[in-house]
Amino acid sequence: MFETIVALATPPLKSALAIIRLSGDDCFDVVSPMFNKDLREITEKTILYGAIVDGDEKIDQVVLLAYKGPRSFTGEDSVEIICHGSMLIVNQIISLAIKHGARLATHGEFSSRAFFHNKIDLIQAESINDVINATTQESKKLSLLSLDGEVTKMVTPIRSKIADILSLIEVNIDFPEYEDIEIANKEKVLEYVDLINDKINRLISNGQKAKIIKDGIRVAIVGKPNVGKSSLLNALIGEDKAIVTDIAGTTRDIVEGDINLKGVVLHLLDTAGIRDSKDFVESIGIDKAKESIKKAELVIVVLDASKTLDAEDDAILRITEDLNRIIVYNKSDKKIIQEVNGLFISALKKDISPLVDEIYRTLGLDDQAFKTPALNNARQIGLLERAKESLLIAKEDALNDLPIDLVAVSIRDAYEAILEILGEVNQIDISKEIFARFCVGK
Ligand SMILES: Nc1nc2c(ncn2[C@@H]2O[C@H](COP(=O)(O)OP(=O)(O)OP(=O)(O)O)[C@@H](O)[C@H]2O)c(=O)[nH]1
Ligand SMILES: [Mg+2]
Repeated sequence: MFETIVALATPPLKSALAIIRLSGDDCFDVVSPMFNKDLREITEKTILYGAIVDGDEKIDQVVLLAYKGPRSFTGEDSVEIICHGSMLIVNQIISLAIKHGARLATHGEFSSRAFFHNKIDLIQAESINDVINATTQESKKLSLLSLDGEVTKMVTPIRSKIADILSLIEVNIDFPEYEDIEIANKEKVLEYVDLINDKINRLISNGQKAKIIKDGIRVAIVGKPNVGKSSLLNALIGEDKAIVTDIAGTTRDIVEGDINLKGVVLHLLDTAGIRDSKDFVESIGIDKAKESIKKAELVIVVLDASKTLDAEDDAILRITEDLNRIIVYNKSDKKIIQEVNGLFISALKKDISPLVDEIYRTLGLDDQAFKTPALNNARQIGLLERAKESLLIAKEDALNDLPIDLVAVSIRDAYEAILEILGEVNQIDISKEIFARFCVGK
């Protein structure tokens, strides 16, 4: 029995209209006594115009949408009350619903009910939040594809391929006497594992790109003092946010700015110039700069094109060596001393397009990345990685000629990880798969 839950679906602010949502097995019983029409005989989606009442007192004139389960978002009988957007009215209606047997919904409870009633899978449930939180058109489009079940369609072939090899192994173990079944040997396992991991790798790579489209990327601008980091931040965001002076050591604290680069949000961090400093405040800033290098997913190292590199530049190049970084030569409007084949910009003249193009190129986002539905959160990508690791162990076990039932242990782990992505019970019921695939009961 699913209790009826109630919640305000629109923001708790004064507005033209507000929507209060209810869902539960006895939803129509809860709402009927507080509405001037009876919902209990409703058999299909219905829109009603009427009054919310508390006994003789009229609370508000509303439009009420009644959904007969299972043809509703949650799969249960549900009601949406569109009332006037006064918080006084909203609170009265919610209190009334509670008086008549509903309880306040917890976070995400409507979606979790939809998941429980198999209206959506876990990937779709997660994408509801993504649609709501999307900050760019591009990420919203990707999330909608996921909500439509497009991502699920990419995971299910992996799930069934793993089930194929698992069931093949089990049939071989359980029914060795059958001669007309395929042999599950080392070669077969290797063939399947490679095939499945190919698919998983593609999903991981697409997922990482989609995550960038969804969450944006943290970009730290670093370099020694006075090379033009703050000028570069200002040029990128198109406003004079960071203080620029010709005094080395101007920036002390991190200055942040966001830009939308062709649909990808870059969280830019302008940092203090890194050098050996005796100044107490400056050295705190320098520590923060080093910290932000570690946290950034991309580092822009700024060098001065009009000067020869010195030990301070070298030190910064060394600490960023193994990171995802772009090196730029700023102040290209001056006489260029640096004779290298690099990226030359002038933050002062706002001539930074070579860098912008390079950032975009580094992200590896082609047109396709914006159209390809993908698993894109840490949970999903983490589980994909787990499935991949387990399959690699299975591959190694097979190569080491371990008995096939031991090889199957890691393949089962991979299967569980994939089921977990979809939010399916962590229970392996391979037997169903076996009988669906093989004709052993002859
Ligand atoms: N000619 C020229 N001058 C520039 C350019 N970019 C920055 N400058 C100048 O260089 C000086 C330092 O610029 P900032 O942007 O403050 O440098 P910074 O790297 O943030 O310096 P700190 O905060 O002290 O680490 C200022 O006088 C800027 O006007 C450029 O592209 N060309
Ligand atoms: Mg600065």
